Amino acid sequence: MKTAIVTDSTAYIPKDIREKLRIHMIPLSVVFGNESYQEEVEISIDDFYEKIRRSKILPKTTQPSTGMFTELFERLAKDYDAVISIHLSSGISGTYQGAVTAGNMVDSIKVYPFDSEISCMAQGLIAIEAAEMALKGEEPETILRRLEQMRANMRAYFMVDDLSHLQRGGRLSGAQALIGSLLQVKPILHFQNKVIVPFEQVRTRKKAVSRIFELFGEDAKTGRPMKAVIIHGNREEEALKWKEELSALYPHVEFWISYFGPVIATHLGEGAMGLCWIKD
Ligand code: MYR
Repeated sequence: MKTAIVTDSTAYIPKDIREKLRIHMIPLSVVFGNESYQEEVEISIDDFYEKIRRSKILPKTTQPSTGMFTELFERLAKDYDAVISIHLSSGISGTYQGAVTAGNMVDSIKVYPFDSEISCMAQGLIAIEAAEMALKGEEPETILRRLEQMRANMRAYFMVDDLSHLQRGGRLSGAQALIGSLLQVKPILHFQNKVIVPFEQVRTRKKAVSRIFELFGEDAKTGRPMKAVIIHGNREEEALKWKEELSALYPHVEFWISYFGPVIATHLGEGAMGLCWIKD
């Protein structure tokens, strides 16, 4: 059984890894007025920040069209028997639903849409594992069982510099009543039931960082080898500092650094930082 792995651009998997593991990527877009750019294809993260600084228009984001999905699935049907299509949380984007709709429209290949219930490199870790298993010839059902296990054990906490981006894009759930008070503090955010909710409120960015490190430490102190990803919104220096500090404390953990790309940065703003890991 040959299974193709598809994920969307918000996993921000570097191109060389995508090529090596044969991960097919479907892009979401950022839209400045009438101009739409597919992220990772037509606009890089550096171009995005450059454009943000020059543009008077605030960007919006859009999911891939159903047509893009059907075209990709039909193309994959020529070389594969099945597709596992892994997407950002259905609670924050219609992308997963797009894969479901397209999968039902295409007869030439069996499509298994998978809702990662997260995004960014947390979703990337899931797609990478799926691709490694697919390359070994594992059956789609076996791969999906492992992905469900990873999803259940995924931990991701993040913080933003300015909550107004999340508020404007309507991606901060259950917090409308709290917005006023949240703007005064640095909330730590996480996903619960597919949507973004405040996890805890702390006074300063420094305290938010120590609390995220503490949460990570609770799972990392077991000494079991694990992978963790530090994700930054144009704060590479800070990400490198996190890596240095955390690697000294947890030498058994393999730390990767990733970034919030254009689509996610539109909703989080510059300066966001996050840490994700799989507790298994
Ligand atoms: C769309 O237009 O369909 C895309 C909407 C994307 C919303 C992104 C909201 C922020 C997600 C933060 C993920 C952090 C993961 C560690």
